[in-house]
Amino acid sequence: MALNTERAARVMAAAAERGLSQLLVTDPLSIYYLTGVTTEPGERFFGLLMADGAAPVLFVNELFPLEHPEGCRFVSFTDADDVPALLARYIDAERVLGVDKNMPARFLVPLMESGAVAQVALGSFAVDGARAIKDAREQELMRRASAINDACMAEFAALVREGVTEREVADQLLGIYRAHGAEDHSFPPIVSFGANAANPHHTPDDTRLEEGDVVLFDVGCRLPEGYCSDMTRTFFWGKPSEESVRIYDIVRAANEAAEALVRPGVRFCDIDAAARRVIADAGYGPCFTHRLGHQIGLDEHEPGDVSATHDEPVQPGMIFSIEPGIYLAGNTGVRIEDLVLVTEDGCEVLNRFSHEPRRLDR
Ligand SMILES: [Mn+2]
Repeated sequence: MALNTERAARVMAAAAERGLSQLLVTDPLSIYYLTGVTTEPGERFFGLLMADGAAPVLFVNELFPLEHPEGCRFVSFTDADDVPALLARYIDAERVLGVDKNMPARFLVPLMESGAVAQVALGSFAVDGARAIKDAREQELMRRASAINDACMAEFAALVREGVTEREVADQLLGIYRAHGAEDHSFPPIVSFGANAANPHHTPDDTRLEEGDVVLFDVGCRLPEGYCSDMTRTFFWGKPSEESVRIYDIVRAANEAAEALVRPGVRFCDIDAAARRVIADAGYGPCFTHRLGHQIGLDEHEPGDVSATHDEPVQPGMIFSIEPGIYLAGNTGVRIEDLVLVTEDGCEVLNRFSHEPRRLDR
């Protein structure tokens, strides 16, 4: 384990552009990104203090036996130690401290009250911006995570049988992911039958499969190295309603129109608009109730939405979802989601699982 000096330099350069010269990174995934070590600290403090001209300092409760990453100073403490007082010894009180957006208030507020820092500002944009551009190694891991998701989706579809419940299907997914080399789900899986598919965030329950239902899987896995996949496919069980078939074709066209547009320089909001236009032109605009997508990497959702309000251009190395949907409350719903990697002249769709409509009962 060692500090990734190239990534650390990118982070500090991005911070400097906005006048920040010290950052306290507390997101465990960001610490992993920078140092290769991670832990789930629970309610204990875990942080990496980065400052111009000094080796970063990793603060770890001694309950978590972590390897000392090369290139970092290492400060361990116990449950009896005063964390703000400890941090105060390393923070330059004269300079603004950039802090993570997720830094727990139980650490931040006492730190501010201790006088150890004159001023704080949000600093996570610097690490988030670096994490958004995946390097070659990360791209390879993201391809692998999505290849596993593609292979597993075929097995998930085969679990769907007459009379099965959503929960019975959902409970079997983790074992299949692990058999394919993944470590865990990247988020709680969504398995929705029939009208439940009209809720984009439905939690699998005891609903039994019925003739004519749509069957929606929104699923992803996490590799042992930490990278995530995320894909949605909607299938049919038995003869689908005309409206389910109609909205399937519209959502598929919206997905494919957006994916065809992705290349460096195109704005996130324009990609969102391309999908939204297809759905609105077909008369279902109000039934597409969420943003088109989100960035993804070590975390299942990373900052930088594919949405109407994000007008930055996409850049090579970014990976995000394209996931249009149409939701008809009490009736049916369809979503089709892929991950795309922005390349120098277009994009690589990381999911190869077909968009063709498919009945699972034959
Ligand atoms: Mn997603």
